[in-house]
Amino acid sequence: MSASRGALVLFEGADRCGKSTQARRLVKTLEQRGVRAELWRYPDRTTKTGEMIDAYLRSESDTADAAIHLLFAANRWEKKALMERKLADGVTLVCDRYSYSGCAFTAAKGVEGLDLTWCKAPEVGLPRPDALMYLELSLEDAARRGGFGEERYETTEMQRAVKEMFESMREPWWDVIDANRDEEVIEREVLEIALGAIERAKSGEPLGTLWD
Ligand code: Z5A
Ligand code: MG
Repeated sequence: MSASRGALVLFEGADRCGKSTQARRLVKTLEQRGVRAELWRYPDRTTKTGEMIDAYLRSESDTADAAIHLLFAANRWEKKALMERKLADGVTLVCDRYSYSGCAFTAAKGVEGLDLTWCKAPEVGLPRPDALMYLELSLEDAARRGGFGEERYETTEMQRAVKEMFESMREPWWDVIDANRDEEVIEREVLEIALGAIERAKSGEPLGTLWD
């Protein structure tokens, strides 16, 4: 175990805003600077719950909206201990989607009873990110990045509702990033934010829990 902990750095945002692109670039840049960093993503489709989520997203299986929400949360809970061990060991985790996507997507469905308060409950107690970078991209600019994939939530109506939900969830500590710029320009801003979070973690700021 090293003396100082790593940071949990998260990318969130609607479809095609560039989360996976920026997360990959950030891990590479951090490693080049000698920072121990790993790329994490949710859902983690490799675990047992992840396989069920993958089948649901590909419309190969169906289940109740409440049940799939709890599976997405379970997919994070089953990796909580590993996440905490890695962070305690000084590894910075760059995470592509997390509980915020979980809540935004389920609440955006507008199903009676599954409002934001209900959606947030199963996430209570998971590690809170040290930085949350919300990549902001209009639906029109996202559309210019190519067509939708074929997964369940990849429709214009759902994406609009998800974006509105993300906006209603925004908290003052989030870093909102204009994602409609060149990858390299965004990456510079992202790196500054990540380095700030890594510094705070290193200097002893404790890891928080959702929804502090
Ligand atoms: N979901 C849920 O319901 N509950 C949960 O708890 C969680 C997730 C965690 C998983 O999708 C689905 O599960 C998702 C939410 C739901 N449903 N939907 N929709 P995913 O995360 O696996 O989705 P994805 O395939 O990675 O797509 P994405 O995340 O929407 O895209 P992205 O990662 O934000 O963008 P990207 O792949 O980096 O880039 C998209 C394209 O734009 C690509 O061609 C890039 O080359 C291009 N790009 C990237 N940056 C730029 C810039 N700066 N300029 C121009 N072009 C760019
Ligand atoms: Mg992605």
